[in-house]
Amino acid sequence: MFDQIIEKIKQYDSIVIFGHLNPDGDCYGSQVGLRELILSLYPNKKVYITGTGCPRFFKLLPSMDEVSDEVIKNSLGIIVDGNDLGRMEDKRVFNCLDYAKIDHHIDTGSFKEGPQVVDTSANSACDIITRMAIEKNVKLSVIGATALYLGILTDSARFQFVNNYPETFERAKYLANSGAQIHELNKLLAQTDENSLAAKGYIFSHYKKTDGGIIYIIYTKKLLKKLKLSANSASSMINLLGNIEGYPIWCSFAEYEDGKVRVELRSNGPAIQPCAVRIGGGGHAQASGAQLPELDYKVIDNVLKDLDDTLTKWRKEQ
Ligand SMILES: [Mn+2]
Repeated sequence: MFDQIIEKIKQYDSIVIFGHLNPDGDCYGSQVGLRELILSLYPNKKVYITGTGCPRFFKLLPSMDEVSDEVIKNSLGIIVDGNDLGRMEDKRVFNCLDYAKIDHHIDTGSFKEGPQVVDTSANSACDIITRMAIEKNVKLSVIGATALYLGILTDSARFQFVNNYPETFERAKYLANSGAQIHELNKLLAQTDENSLAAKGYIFSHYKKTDGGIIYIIYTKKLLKKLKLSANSASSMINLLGNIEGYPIWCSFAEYEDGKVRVELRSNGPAIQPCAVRIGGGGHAQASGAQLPELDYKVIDNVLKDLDDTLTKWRKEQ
């Protein structure tokens, strides 16, 4: 499964690992973890991670590299936790010499630049990279183990969303045995601040429902200012509106400073990934995202209508 990607890695002395837009724990953990994996196999290679990463974990894990244009032009680019080059945060990804990919999102066939490992049954990209480390008998560093554990933990919402528990726990065990700093990670993940508490209070008391039973919230720039939240941090709070009895689909729309709108769709009933694809996004069957060019309430109504129809159809099939 990993031979082609390993072959590609062998060919290059300089490698840059790219993460997706709006980096999350899995994307950042994959970047750090894969670098540690490569360095333990090939200590003489230069391996860089680019993008903003997840600063809240920089106390425990490495911060991102400043990578020059020159380095990128002479490197193998490995993209993690995203479908294709266009999904990557650092747009200089298009200038790499060559490519490889490791991902767990539904494959859209849009990556054609090199070898890839895609496993949509994996709970996280970190889970796939951990499997690679186990199969290649890698002695992983504490940093690598902690980073990969971070991705498994966050993408599974702390082991709630897992397809195959025995396998996932096997990988978690390997990471724990490699010294993953699980207590420290949990502490960082559990931490909150008073401002987010206030924002949560607002969200819990102001979410809306469509006639068809879709839970949603729209964060305009004005509202985000009032809540002292960025569009990204508001979007990351999407699961606050999840698991409300009788409402299997929930979503949020958050307006960026530049006017674009981040859409997050979640479900514990029907697959909502097709709805995301219809507005130019994608992701997993029950957790998808997209971006709209502007805050257009007609477009948002159409998205909600699409979700309503999806839910109605699913309910009839139950
Ligand atoms: Mn992921």
